Order: sequence, then C-alpha cells, then structure tokens
Amino acid sequence: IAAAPGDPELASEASGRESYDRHLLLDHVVRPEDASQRERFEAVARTLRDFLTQRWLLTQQTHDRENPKRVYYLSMEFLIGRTLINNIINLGVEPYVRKELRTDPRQDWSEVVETEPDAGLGNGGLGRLAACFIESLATLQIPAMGYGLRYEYGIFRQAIENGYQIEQPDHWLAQPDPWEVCQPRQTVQVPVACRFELHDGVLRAVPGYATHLLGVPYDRPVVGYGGQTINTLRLWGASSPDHFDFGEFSSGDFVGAIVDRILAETVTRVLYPDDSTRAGQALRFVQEYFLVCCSLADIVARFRRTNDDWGLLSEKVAIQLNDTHPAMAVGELMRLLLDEAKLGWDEAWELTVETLAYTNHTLLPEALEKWPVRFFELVCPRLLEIVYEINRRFVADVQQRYPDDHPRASRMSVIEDSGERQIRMANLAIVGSHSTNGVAQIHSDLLRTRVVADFAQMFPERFNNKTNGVTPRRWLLAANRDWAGLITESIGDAWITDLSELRQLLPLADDQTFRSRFRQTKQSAKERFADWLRTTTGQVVDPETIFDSQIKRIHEYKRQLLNILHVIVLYNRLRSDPSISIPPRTFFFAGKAAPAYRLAKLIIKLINNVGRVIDEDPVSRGRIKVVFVPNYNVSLAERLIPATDVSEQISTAGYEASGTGNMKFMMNGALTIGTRDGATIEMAEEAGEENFFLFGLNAEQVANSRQWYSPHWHYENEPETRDALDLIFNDHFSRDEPGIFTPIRESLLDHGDFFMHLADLSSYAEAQQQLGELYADPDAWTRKAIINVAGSGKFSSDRTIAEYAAEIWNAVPCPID
Ligand code: DL6
Repeated sequence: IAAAPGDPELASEASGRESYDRHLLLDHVVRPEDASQRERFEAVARTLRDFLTQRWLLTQQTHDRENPKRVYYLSMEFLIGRTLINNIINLGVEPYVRKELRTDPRQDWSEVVETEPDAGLGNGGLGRLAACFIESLATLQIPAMGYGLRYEYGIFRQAIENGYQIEQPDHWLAQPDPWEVCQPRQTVQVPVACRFELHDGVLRAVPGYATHLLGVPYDRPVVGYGGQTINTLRLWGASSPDHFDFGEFSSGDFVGAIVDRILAETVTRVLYPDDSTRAGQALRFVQEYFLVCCSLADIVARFRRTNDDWGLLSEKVAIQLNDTHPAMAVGELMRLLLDEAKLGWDEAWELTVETLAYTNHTLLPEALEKWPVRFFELVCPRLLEIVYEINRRFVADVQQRYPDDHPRASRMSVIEDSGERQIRMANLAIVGSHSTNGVAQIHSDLLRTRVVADFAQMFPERFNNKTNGVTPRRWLLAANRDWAGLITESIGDAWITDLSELRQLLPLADDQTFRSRFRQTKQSAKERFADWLRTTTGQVVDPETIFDSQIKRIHEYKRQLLNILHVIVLYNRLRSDPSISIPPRTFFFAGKAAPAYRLAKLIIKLINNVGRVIDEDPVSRGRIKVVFVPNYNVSLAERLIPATDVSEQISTAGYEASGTGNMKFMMNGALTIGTRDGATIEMAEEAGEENFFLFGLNAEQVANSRQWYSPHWHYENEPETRDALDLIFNDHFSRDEPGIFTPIRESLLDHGDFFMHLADLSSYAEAQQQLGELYADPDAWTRKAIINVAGSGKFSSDRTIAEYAAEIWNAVPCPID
C-alpha cells in the first residue's frame, strides 16, 4: 500500500482490498470467494503488515540516524496472545479495515480476529508483563527492542478429561505466522563446547568439541499506540551451520547427515511449561545461554555500527534482564568486552555493571535459579572462567568489608559449594548489574529485607521498586469496547495514553445514569461471555448471577484451594438449611498447572468434581455454580475479565510478587476480594480500602505465625472448616474414585498447611459474606466498582515503563517524524 502509515485518509479506497486479494492469490493461490477462514486471516494480517512496514523501517532509520540510548528487554518469555486486533487499534485504522472487509460479503470481522492463534510464548505473569512492556515502550516512543526465543511449541494446550488436566502440544507455528519476518542476513553464531547426540531418544551433550549453533532472527513489529513508533521484538530460532557431512551422506546415511540440524533446532522447539520451579534441565540451560549469546552479539554489533568508542556502551545501551533467566548476560558481556573488545578487566566490569539491570519476579526460594557448574563446563567453559573471576573479586570485596563474617561471604558467593557446585544466578545478576528491582512495593521490601538482605546492605543504592502495570490498550480499549467507549464518551480519550485521567470518573460514581450505563456494559459483557462459553465448551452459565473469577496459574500459594473450600462451605450451608439466602453466584476458575506439579493438578480435579456434584445436587443447582474454563490463555482472559464482577486475589500474603491480572480486573470494573499481598495492596491504597474486600493474615503475620500455626486447631475448632474438609475426605466429591484427594488432606493437615489456607478460611468467608450483601444493593456495588476504575490509573505499564526509563535506564523518547 503506497500510503502514509497510520493515516487511513491517505490510503486509496481500493488499495486495502486490492492488497488483501493479492495476498490471497499470491500467497495461497486462491480466489477470495474460495478462501478458507485461515487464509482470510493471513491475508488481512499481511495487508496490515504491508501497511505498517514503511513506518517500521522509518523507526529503525531514525534510531540509526539519531543514535539514541536504546533499551533492550531480554526475556525467555513473551506471552503475546493475538496481534491483529491490537495492531489495527494501535495504528488507528479500525474503521478503515472494517469498511474494507465489508466489501467481501463472506468476511466476518470477529471470525477473522478469532482465527488468529494465541502466541503462547510464556507461562504466565512474567511473560505477559514482557508483552505489555514492549507495547508501552513503543507507545512512549522509546527506542527499544525485545529479545526472546521463537518457540515452535508454546505453553501446552490444556484439555480437561474426567476433571483431570491433560496436556496437548501447541504447535502454534504449524501454519506460517504472518507477523514474523525472518532476517537470515543477521544470523549470529553461538559457540558451544560440546556436540549434541541422540541416544535412544535422549539428547546427550558430548564434551570436547568446538562447534556452534546458529541463531536466526525472526522479527515482529511492535506497534505503539498512534502508530508513531514501531519497535521490534526479535525472537531467535536455533539452527545448525548449513553443511552436510558428505562422508555420512555418500555412505547412504542421509538421516545421520542432517541429524545435527535437527538437534540444533531442538533448542528452540519448546517452552518449558513450569513458571515457578526449575529442575536443572540441561536443555533449558542451553536455551538461556542461546538467548543471551544471540542477543548480546546483536546488541554489540548494532552499538559498534554507530559508536567507535567502547567506553560509550552504557551511555548508549541499557539491558534489562527479565528475572535471572538471562543472567548469563553478566558473564557473556564481560567475555565480549574482554576477548573481543580487548578491554581491561576494570573497564569491562564497570561497563557491564552500568549497562545491565535485573528484575526479580518471585520470592519463592525454589524459583531462584541455580545452574550446575558442569553445565557451564560442558557448554560454555570460557563463561565459567569469567564467572569464577567475577566471584573471586567479589568475595574478596565482601571479606574486606565484613572481615570476620565468613557465613556472610559464603551466603553471598555466586558459587554454591555445598553438594554439587552450582552458580547462583540471582547473586550473579545482582553483583553484575547496577539495579535490582522488585515488581510491587511489598515485594521489593521483602526482597531487600529478607531474600537478599546481605546484598541490599552492601549495595543499598542498587535496590529499587517498580510496581508492575498492564497496557490499557489491550486490557481495556480492545478487550472491553463498550466500557472503554462509555469512558471516552464521559471524560474524553486522553486516558488511553495517560491512564491517570481515569480519576475524572470519580464524581460519576455518584451519577445514577452513569452507574446504570456501567451496569449495562457489564451485563452485556457477561452475556457475551456466557454465549461464547456455551458455543465453545457447551457449559451453560446464567449471566444474572455474580460472575466471580480466579484465573491464573494453578499454584498452592495462589490458593485456588481456599476458593474452592469456601465454595464447599457455601454448599454445606445450603445443605443444612436450603432456605438461607445466598446471592446466586458463578465461580469461574481457569489456569494451567505445571505438568509435573501433582498437587496443582489434583486441585484442578477437585474444582471440577465439586462443580459436578454441586450441579447434580438439587439443593445447590442454580444457586451456586463452579466452572473450570479449560485452556486459560490471553484471549480467554480478554473475554472473561470484562465480564467479571468479583476478582479473586487470595494468595498467601508475602508470596505473590505483584500480580497483574488483579490490575486488569480493577480497570474493567470488578471488585477485588483479596489478601494484603503484591500490588493488591497498592490498588487498595489507590481506591481506598473501604472499596476493597481485604481479609486474612498480612505478610508479617504469616511470617510470625509460622512457628506456632496449627491447621489442626482450625479443623478442631471451626465447624465450617471441619465440615468442608470432611466432605472432601469422605469422598463426597470422589464417589467413583475414593481416596484420590488424600494428598490434599496430607498437605492441609499432616504437612502443616504451608500456605495457611485454614488460617484464612474464616476471615475469607466473612469477607465473602459482606461482598454478597453489597451485591444485593446494585447502586452501592456499582459506585464502588466505578471508584475502583477511577483509582486504577497507576497500574498502566506506561507509568511503569516511564519509571524504568527515568530511574534505571536513563532513556528518553526518540520521536519518529
Ligand atoms: O512480575 C510479573 C509477575 C508477577 O506479577 C507475579 O506476581 C509473579 O508471580 C510472576 N513471577 C513469575 C515467576 N517466574 N519466575 N521465575 O512468573 O511475575
């Protein structure tokens, strides 16, 4: 399309349709009237990509010319979801695209949008945050690039069979992705000191080789709102050098000749599906090394194109490490500066520390990565040498500062010596960077005072907080068209790029007409969701009931178990007195459990079984309902969040680093029932605690009561708690499979209930009771919901990114003409 990007006026009337037809014909050899839905989607997406390409190139040219400081976001995960509708909205071409599509009578707008598969290149919050961040970086016109891996298989597809989670592969790239552009000319080499061989289906690394993998870049446009800046997300695909072993080939071993290539491609084949634990899988180690090597080679090459002086590196480059997964960057950047730039150690070290910054995303000790030294020896021995030297110097510093404190030096060492020698990646990241941040105030505080207190004492200036945020373009403007439209009609559209503008809604909380219009938007979102659920899963829900959602990874600390225990409490109340009044409620659960996390998978089974029994029992049918929506992903969140009245944020206090789903619900007008944890604390501060349903122990109480906490006490002394548990243990929900929930009993009673479900159950039930009473008063409920939306402005990722830019990266916008 020969038109000014982002300016539909200048696109000739026919050009969009022509380009669409041309893509159908040339890419698929099909006439428009014969095209399949998938082909139509690809043609629309490619037409749009044509449309934005000039702007994309102009962004790169401007950055090359202006030579500004660039930000690089390194992340093993980018949970992108769908792209089409968000690009259309951010480019401001929606009316134009809709009009063009109407010229093809067989083209259905929503079907086109929904044909796109979710790019599930992440597990949960950490990956989705990365996707929000790159969108905000582009919107704020900051010269930035995301670096990640091009997994052929994203997070598994979850099916539910007989209540159990079944994992199925998600081959999202089975059909060509219209957004990506392969850039083979910018392929990089990744040295590896071993060879990979396949023995009986097991991948083995054989030491003693000097080979390399190839990192092939696949670029995706990241369109900022308004279409001014189009940044790049570069995902690396692994390959092997393009050669045949002619000896093997001519002897007839064709398979042997190409096996290297197949093994090399294995590196980026699949995303590891566990979000909070990391058993030491060697392939994951190679993935992390591969991401770091490819990205740093690329970053350094770009820097050198416009800068002769290595000393300018940290003035021109900021690299943010999304968790410790890319923390090998500390060693690899040192290697580049020492071995390739030939700098001395001190200068190289200063540049490394000033260039890198690290974000921590979890306080769970099992999620703090450690890699066996032998993996480094096998794959990247030079990196190990450098890490040893970093550590030798660092431990010497510690000993000099705290001369008699040997335990401190050993706690802080980057190398763990007890048992198998391992590298502590969080220690490496903190030592080798100038900034360590947590993702909500409480998380940053706990990080500083508990998890890595020694480091915070030694480097207090390095520690800071950056409370998470989410992009309002995806999570409000695109996901909730009616509500977004009503907001814009009432206060203008400045909120789209300055979410603090939502404060202007505050007086409207007292406006009867506005409240009733808010309710209409909520009701139609609920009806739309109910329709979608019925047609896609066959499950029928009543949109007149309260929609209550807990959607997130299934994990003990997130306490889906607490939610379902409360449902059982309600069920027992109905069983003992069917005449009591309980506001009709639908409890939605959605989320994936790590395939090896047995208790989390059993919790899914329990939720499904409770749902079935409640449906079958006349005493509860139609009054409470439990729905487990399978295969939670970004698109499902985009549907369910606008339709939700009650947001469940009920983690054990001190364990949820921030949460970001909590923010999405808040801006979409749900009321939160939650613990004082993560960013929920700041959300309640913004909206006023009186507009929240907070309950349970706070983080300090959780920590202080560990010594004496007894779940048995609650079981013995709280009749509702005991009755709920007994119903589970007596197989009321597992008549066909007696005893299956024994591990839940063991966890809650015999093993001490580490996540303190029973400690919080009664105050949770009490808060739920108050919530139910408020819902009976629609005006009072709606008033609080609007106040919540008005208070959600802080939780835009634009605000978060502006803080990173000002306080960590020292980066400024670079406007594109
Ligand atoms: O910072 C994004 C997100 C937080 O909102 C969640 O609270 C936190 O659980 C999540 N962390 C992870 C952990 N992965 N690792 N390691 O996903 O980060």
